Amino acid sequence: MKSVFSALLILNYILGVQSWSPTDSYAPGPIDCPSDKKLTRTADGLSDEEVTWLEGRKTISNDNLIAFLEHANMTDFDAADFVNNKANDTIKIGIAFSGGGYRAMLCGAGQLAALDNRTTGAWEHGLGGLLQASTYLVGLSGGNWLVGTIVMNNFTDVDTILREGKIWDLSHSIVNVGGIKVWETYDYYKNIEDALDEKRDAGYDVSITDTWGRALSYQFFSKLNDTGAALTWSTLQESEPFTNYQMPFPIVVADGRTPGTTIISGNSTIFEVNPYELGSWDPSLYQFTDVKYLGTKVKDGEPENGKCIGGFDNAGFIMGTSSSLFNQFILQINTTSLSSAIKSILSSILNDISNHENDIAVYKPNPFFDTDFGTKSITNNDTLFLCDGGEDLQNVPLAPLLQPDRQVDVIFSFDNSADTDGYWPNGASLVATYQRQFLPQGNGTLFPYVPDVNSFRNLNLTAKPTFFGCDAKNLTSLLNSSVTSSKGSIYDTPLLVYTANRPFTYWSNTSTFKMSYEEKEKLGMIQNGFEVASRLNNTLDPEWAACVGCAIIRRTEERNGLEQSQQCQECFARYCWNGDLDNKYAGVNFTDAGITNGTEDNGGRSLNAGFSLTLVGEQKTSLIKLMGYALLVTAVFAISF
Ligand SMILES: *[C@@H]1O[C@H](CO)[C@@H](O)[C@H](O)[C@H]1NC(C)=O
Ligand SMILES: *[C@@H]1O[C@H](CO)[C@@H](O)[C@H](O)[C@H]1NC(C)=O
Ligand SMILES: *[C@@H]1O[C@H](CO)[C@@H](O)[C@H](O)[C@H]1NC(C)=O
Ligand SMILES: *[C@@H]1O[C@H](CO)[C@@H](O)[C@H](O)[C@H]1NC(C)=O
Ligand SMILES: *[C@@H]1O[C@H](CO)[C@@H](O)[C@H](O)[C@H]1NC(C)=O
Ligand SMILES: *[C@@H]1O[C@H](CO)[C@@H](O)[C@H](O)[C@H]1NC(C)=O
Ligand SMILES: *[C@@H]1O[C@H](CO)[C@@H](O)[C@H](O)[C@H]1NC(C)=O
Ligand SMILES: *[C@@H]1O[C@H](CO)[C@@H](O)[C@H](O)[C@H]1NC(C)=O
Ligand SMILES: *[C@@H]1O[C@H](CO)[C@@H](O)[C@H](O)[C@H]1NC(C)=O
Ligand SMILES: *[C@@H]1O[C@H](CO)[C@@H](O)[C@H](O)[C@H]1NC(C)=O
Ligand SMILES: *[C@@H]1O[C@H](CO)[C@@H](O)[C@H](O)[C@H]1NC(C)=O
Ligand SMILES: CC(=O)N[C@H]1CO[C@H](CO)[C@@H](O)[C@@H]1O
Repeated sequence: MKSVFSALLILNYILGVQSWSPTDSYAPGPIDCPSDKKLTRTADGLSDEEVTWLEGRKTISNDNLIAFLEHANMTDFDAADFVNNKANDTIKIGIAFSGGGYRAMLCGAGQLAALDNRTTGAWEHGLGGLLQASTYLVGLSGGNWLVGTIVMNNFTDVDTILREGKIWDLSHSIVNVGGIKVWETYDYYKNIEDALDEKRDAGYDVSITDTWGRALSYQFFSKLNDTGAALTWSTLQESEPFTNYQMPFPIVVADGRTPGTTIISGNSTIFEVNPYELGSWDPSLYQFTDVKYLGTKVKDGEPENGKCIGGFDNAGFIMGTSSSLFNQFILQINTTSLSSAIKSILSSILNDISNHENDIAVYKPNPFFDTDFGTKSITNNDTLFLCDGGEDLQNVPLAPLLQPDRQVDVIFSFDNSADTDGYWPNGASLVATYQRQFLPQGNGTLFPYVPDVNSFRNLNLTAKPTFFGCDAKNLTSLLNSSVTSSKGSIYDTPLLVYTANRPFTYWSNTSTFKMSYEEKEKLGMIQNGFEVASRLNNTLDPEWAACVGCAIIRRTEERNGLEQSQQCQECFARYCWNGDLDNKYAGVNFTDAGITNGTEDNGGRSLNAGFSLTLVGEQKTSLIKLMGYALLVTAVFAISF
């Protein structure tokens, strides 16, 4: 085993791919420490790397923004003059995708496609070019499966993924990838087990999130021969579309949680993982660590004996951390009726993992061990515990975009949550984020006023895109009600464009725990997502692109004391929440035509409620076929052992 490793290491040096795992496998391994030694820093500003990177991105995003705004047919508006002369520094656009399993990933894929100029039709009848004009791209859980898949695959695009058909093969559930081809499922688990063994042999604890992360990688990194076993998150730093500033700055959101505790938005520690760092802006940590050196044993950020580790930040592991709620799937496989050989290999995987709570990802050694800032429960422990970013109810990952240091002008947020009985969003995530600013953990971030969840539905705020914080002046009162004084000005509080999942051409309210999608279901979800983001391909409002432009330029106008054009005033009258409430009862949502009416229709779809793994029809059928394959399987196993 050792000799194989060193042979691979040498090969690695020859090929010059040191940024992937140093062992060229799932196991972390030694790498050189950075020259300035300390791996942590306080969260009192952006990292130098991010600042430098933003300078480069600006040169690309500004030109793309001008092109987008010119195409948007805004009246009385000179895009080039505005962007070059009025927006002193640069207009920063953030995009955020919520969690919600594959539903969130697929709805989000369509929504992202509508903003991506590489998508066929996005320029003509979508918001094509907005992605190219953006600065930040944030994902959480299912939304992060989307963001992670796109950015880690060299910033591929949704059209290409669908055309090539390799990534996002969801025709079989992640626990039974081979379907009736049991030997494929067996190989799959065998490979996962081998990867876990490699990490364990290298001296690291392995948690259920390792299994989950490796399993996800089969769907997301299926173009790589090792399905991403050696692919690290920090690979992004050297990935061409990142160093060329072709992609926005990607950020993953997860929560901190120690076993045995519950978290709410008020006391969660929100973690972000960006291409350079992992950490939190919240007072309970207020630190970042260099993501590339995760796995290094540190004391107050200093590597012990000057030795550093790389390869711990496996891309699938980071993506699995953000969605660790779904660890349950792997655990419950044992209760399903898969073949006993598959079960036995699974049991050996599951019995060997460390016995922490199942929805928690174990980062051991703790990169923040014995540091000065933050709560002792985080910094005194040899392990850092992270969990699904949505567990604190903030299912739309806005925190990274609300940091005054980032100076985001406008956030396009896509909420594909399942808040209501019918699995539609109702703004609950925004309410949680709104309330957090008044608590110590808010730490001076500001967030616009939003109504209660009943009003969200009764006022049709989930039925079409809604703008929040349209007048920055109206946010002044927030400055005084915050427990900590804000670092930024009201103009650094982004305007929020909120777009909720809703049906146009497809019933996109599938269960969060639906684990397999047939091709036509997958395409239906994605197409509907495109239509959600584009207001049904610009047919519901031919001025939609112009109104989006009005939202983008708003903060710059306000900072410069510029009046809105007549067109923008009309747009704002259509799309801004004006402060009304209607919270007497929870109204119901969504007809076929995508409007709000009296019934919570599910379009005849049978919904798979609840958080339990039940065998879906496809698996039941394959079970019967499975038996027929028993003989063959026995033969395959005889060969494998
Ligand atoms: C702007 O107007 C032109 C001409 O009417 C039209 O071809 C184009 O599609 C419009 N752009 C958008 C984004 O609606
Ligand atoms: C532009 O930004 C710089 C640095 O942030 C500042 O010094 C300058 O006053 C700003 N100019 C305008 C016109 O706002
Ligand atoms: C909207 O545009 C997308 C992308 O071009 C296309 O796939 C879809 O069919 C269009 N929807 C309708 C209702 O025309
Ligand atoms: C988007 O693509 C069109 C052609 O399809 C091009 O004219 C336009 O400049 C592109 N816009 C951006 C922002 O890249
Ligand atoms: C990204 O592109 C580089 C260079 O072409 C290639 O080596 C690498 O395998 C690609 N990564 C993925 C995830 O496809
Ligand atoms: C992946 O495997 C295929 C087939 O075995 C091989 O042709 C290809 O060169 C491999 N790619 C890499 C990057 O190793
Ligand atoms: C967070 O708050 C909830 C509700 O008040 C409480 O039950 C929980 O123990 C708190 N968690 C932590 C980690 O403080
Ligand atoms: C799975 O089931 C087997 C036998 O039924 C049992 O021995 C094993 O402990 C179970 N594993 C888990 C993780 O529940
Ligand atoms: C670390 O946290 C875990 C879970 O709360 C706890 O069981 C363990 O005792 C802690 N270790 C230390 C050294 O505090
Ligand atoms: C919400 O939409 C429905 C259907 O279009 C409409 O009847 C109702 O008046 C709208 N409610 C509000 C408050 O705009
Ligand atoms: C902002 O405040 C003004 C004056 O109180 C009010 O007329 C306006 O409707 C408010 N705007 C929003 C978006 O709430
Ligand atoms: C703006 C603000 O209140 N920032 C605070 C965030 O938390 C850290 C750590 O507690 C403080 O040092 C900052 O002043």
